[in-house]
Amino acid sequence: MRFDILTIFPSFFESPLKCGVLGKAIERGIVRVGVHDIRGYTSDRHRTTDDYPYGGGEGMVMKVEPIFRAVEKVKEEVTREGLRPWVILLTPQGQPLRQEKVIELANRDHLALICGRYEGVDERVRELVVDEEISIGDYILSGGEAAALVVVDAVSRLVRGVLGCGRSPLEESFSTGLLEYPHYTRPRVFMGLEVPEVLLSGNHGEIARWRRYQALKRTYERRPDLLEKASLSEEDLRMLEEIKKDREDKDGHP
Ligand code: 9D3
Repeated sequence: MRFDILTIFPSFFESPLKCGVLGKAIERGIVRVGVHDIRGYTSDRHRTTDDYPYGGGEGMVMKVEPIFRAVEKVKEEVTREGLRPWVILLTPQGQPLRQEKVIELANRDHLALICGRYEGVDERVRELVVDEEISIGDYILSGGEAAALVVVDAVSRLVRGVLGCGRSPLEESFSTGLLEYPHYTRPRVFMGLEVPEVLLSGNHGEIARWRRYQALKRTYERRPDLLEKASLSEEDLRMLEEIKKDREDKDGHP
């Protein structure tokens, strides 16, 4: 998998790409990330990447020419390698990034990620070079850089060989559709707080049932919206009834 990030802040990406499984994957060449300074594609004396908005108004707009040239360069390189370029603009107006979208992106061999700053990019960038626009959620960032990192991280985890061989990305909570159960490790007691007895019992059936119950309880309490889509067994539904009844008993109302 190859990513190319286009940004006016290339140094933003220096340390995050060295860390953890992603850092290892890049070191091993399973994932490749090129970071390109948009300023390097300007042609004026002041190396200008932004300008005042036509029609007036607040803030600045990123100019089309440097971004266009940077994307052309990346597409040329990528095509020469036999990969199919796919160009994404990170913007608050894009499709929200969810795990489904992450899976879709992981099926490509290349992603170019354009990071906007200021009020946004000249609309002609969209018309001329962008295949798809993505947002990472309904909150305001100061630019697309943090969002690009999120895309690289989430997509890379799905690339074969990035996670250790023991771990399958498909077994994780956003694929089962539930939040995870609580985890514990040593010591058995800390500040008077004990690890639940069942986890020490060695009874694997009991442990699996306890974990499923906890996952359902957490999801019910924190993200009931996820329960709508989760595929639940008869046993899950029985557990949910028990969880709801427990809540009513404690709250004193249905
Ligand atoms: C506060 C300014 N906004 C209204 C005038 C517009 C605006 C422009 C540019 C708001 C944020 C940004 C910068 N954000 C991104 O480039 C961005 C983003 C985000 O803010 N939230 C979620 N996903 C993304 S992807 C790129």
